Amino acid sequence: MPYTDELKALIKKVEATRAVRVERKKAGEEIPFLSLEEREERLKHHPDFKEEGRRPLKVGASKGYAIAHEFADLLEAKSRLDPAKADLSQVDMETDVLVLGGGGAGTSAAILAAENGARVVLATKLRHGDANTMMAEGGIQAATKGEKDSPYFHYLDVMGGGHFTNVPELVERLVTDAPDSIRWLKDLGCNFTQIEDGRLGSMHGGGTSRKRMHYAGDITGAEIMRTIRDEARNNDKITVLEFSPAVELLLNERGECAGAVLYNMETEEYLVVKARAVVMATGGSGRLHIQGFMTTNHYGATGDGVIMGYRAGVPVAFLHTVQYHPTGAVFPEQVEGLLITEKFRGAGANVLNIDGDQFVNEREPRDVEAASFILEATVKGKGVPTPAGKVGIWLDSPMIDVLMGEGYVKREFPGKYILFQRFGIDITEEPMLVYPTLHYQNGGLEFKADGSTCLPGFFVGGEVGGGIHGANRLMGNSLLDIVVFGRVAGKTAASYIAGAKPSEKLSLEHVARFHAELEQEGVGQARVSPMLLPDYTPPEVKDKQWTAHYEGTLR
Ligand code: MEZ
Repeated sequence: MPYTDELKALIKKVEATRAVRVERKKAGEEIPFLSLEEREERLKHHPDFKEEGRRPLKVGASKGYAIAHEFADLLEAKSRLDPAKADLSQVDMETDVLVLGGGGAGTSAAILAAENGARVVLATKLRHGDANTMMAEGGIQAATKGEKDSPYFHYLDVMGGGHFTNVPELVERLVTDAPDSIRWLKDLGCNFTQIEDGRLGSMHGGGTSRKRMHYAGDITGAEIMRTIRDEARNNDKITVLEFSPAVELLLNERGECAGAVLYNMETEEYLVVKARAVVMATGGSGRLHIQGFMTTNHYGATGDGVIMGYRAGVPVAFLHTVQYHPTGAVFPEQVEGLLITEKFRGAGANVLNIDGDQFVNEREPRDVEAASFILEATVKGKGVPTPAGKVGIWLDSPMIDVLMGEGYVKREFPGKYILFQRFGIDITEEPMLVYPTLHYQNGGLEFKADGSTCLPGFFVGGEVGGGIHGANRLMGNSLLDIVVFGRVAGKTAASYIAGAKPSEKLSLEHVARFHAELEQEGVGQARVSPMLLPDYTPPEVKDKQWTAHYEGTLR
């Protein structure tokens, strides 16, 4: 749907201020960044700061820790399996390393585990590559340039972005392994955008002190996923099971992790997979739609790995913070929530209110930027109303061509240019309407810099883990995180199995114990998790599903 006449009239106000804004930008006169004190004040408008949005957990290793209700509902829920009924004596499959999740972290882990001698089974909920990795657009950070940048500056940026709450050892690992991760991807054939002299293109992102964002047009995640998926699929030590999400971890007689129960989404059978080590890489949870926000995340992003790990005794960390990407599409309605990459702002696009005025620098860290949008659009009433009754902020994409030369937007943002063209909107001529959208799970399962956890035999990589990014992640550090910590987890799991004793007996006793704790606390009896898929069935349709008995989202 093209812009309505009302919105076209409002676009005139954006056009009216553009020439002055472009001149200011060319002269280096940016709207000033907020001071640390001002940022703290601004963050009071961030959804994380709504006390009524969260509650303390009543069960498990992080009992007492307050997190979003939507996540707490799943952590305080019963298993899809009845431990008394599951027959674990019949093992359907046996492997060295079982990787759960087929996104960037899981696939990187599988490649490294295989490279280090392990036989690998990679089980994934949907198709291999249906993951948030695929949806990440704007870039991957790494201090690859010999001059003006180093992992030291990258470290300071990551810590600053996370409000200095990050786990320092994890950040150190992230930034020091970054240049080698880029080399690894390039060697595997990843086509990063290069400038004329052959070096990698690099840009700023919100909160970066140096230009170190490398990218492949505006489809960086898809290009990384294409590269590593090809690599994994051509490795005969790696077996991939699609449409087979894990629903529970299995422990052995010594309490070590020794496999998982998978669910075949086609036949509805459960499959017992015995493994000498398990890597959890199931990604994030945008589909929980915390506080009713729209999301950039893929259809299967329902936080399953956190649920399974927690039931097996691994604490959660930083799960009280959630990232709302400032620029999710809010018009046309068909693409609501879709990521409009931060690279637009990195390339110079201003963000504007209904009067066409700037109200915040476009490159504040994401949480500050998102909170500023919410303040401007709701509290100050300066948002742009959409025909669907929502509210948005203008992202002035046409000014990029004025700044960088005609053809820049079409060349550097082909994905978005083509998509909006389908709706009759030319983003080189008309700005986009955006609003914060649920993008990233800052927290997750607690883990160490070598990918290990407090549960022997259980390793973590990617968005399912918490601590690297502290209370706020900067752009381009999630694609980096999945490659760095996916590889680390795969390698550590492969070396762990060399010294691991065989498992005699598989068990779900930890689940039975968790159920008993739920009962004792009187919570979660009517809920089942992991969710596996979000449920968008409207109540009136559910009312007519007479014979269907819903447990979670599946019959
Ligand atoms: O790291 C991200 O979240 C990312 C690259 C997103 C984007 O804006 O493109």
